[in-house]
Amino acid sequence: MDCSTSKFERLYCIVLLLNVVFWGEGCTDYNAIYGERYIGPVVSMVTMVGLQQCVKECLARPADCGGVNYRKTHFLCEIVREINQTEPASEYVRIPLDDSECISCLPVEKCVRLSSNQTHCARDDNEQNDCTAIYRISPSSPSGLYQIKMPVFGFVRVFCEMETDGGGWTVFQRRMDGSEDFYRTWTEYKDGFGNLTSEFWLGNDKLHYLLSQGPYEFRMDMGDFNNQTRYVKYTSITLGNEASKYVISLSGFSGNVGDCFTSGQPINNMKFTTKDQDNDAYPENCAVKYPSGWWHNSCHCANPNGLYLAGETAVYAEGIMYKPWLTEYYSLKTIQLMVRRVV
Ligand SMILES: [Ca+2]
Repeated sequence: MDCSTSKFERLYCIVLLLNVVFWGEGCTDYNAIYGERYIGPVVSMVTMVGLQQCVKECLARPADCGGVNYRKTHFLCEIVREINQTEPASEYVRIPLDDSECISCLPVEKCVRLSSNQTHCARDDNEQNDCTAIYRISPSSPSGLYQIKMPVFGFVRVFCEMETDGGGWTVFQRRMDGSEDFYRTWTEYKDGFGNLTSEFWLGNDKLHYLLSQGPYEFRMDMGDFNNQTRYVKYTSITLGNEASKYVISLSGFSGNVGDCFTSGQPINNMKFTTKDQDNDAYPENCAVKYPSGWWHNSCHCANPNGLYLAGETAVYAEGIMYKPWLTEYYSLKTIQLMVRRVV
């Protein structure tokens, strides 16, 4: 289209360009076939809409719509019930949308196909509220820093792990080189500290509000100084607010090393303890006895926020230890804790 003509045509051009932008960002997962249209029958026509809106119109009426013909030069959307027969049509693009999995999507949502080839109904407000949402919109997104929009906090920068175990993980803790001090106060653990690209604690408040958005699963990855790795995973994690002392709940263990969070000295149902606030089940303050801040019981079988003692140590349980793997006398090289929205 020539964009240098009348006012109206220029407006159309802008609409078209916007549609191209939005389409390119959010809807590339649809299988669009250019230069063809479905013969029909066309059950409904919608005029002056973009391609993305055309798809939404279809998804909003799954009983009547198996796919759409979109005539880009006329911003014309044809809702088509039967998509068995097609014909060449140079100005059209046709998109099959007869995926029964998409029927459950609300009109305000878009149906996104994941790398696993499953479909998912994603919010379409450009306000991704965790790394899972970012991944579902763009499964090819690399691991790194992203901005998400969370309750209470608004826009927050987080590190998204997009490769491990299918991606879509929002990371809330990492140890990797001992560069950060984790022997911190209640307020510091509440607010978070460190550097998102190296060692950090996201913050108990942020973690609470992140997890308050829906059901989440939890994963912890560990590495030693011999390049061995282990992980544990829990199908459910919840975290109370500050008034509850950030009481944590975990269930549904799996992994390639023994459970440490729901058995032994479980953190399940424990409150958070720091050097200046003792909420553990031990006569002394576990966070002082084993310098850290954690959901101590009396005290722990894993200490992800312990001292960075770098490998074998004679010091009992003060390092970044994971008892079922390398006992209390080994401080891990790397550890990373993260959560992913389940549905
Ligand atoms: Ca105590």
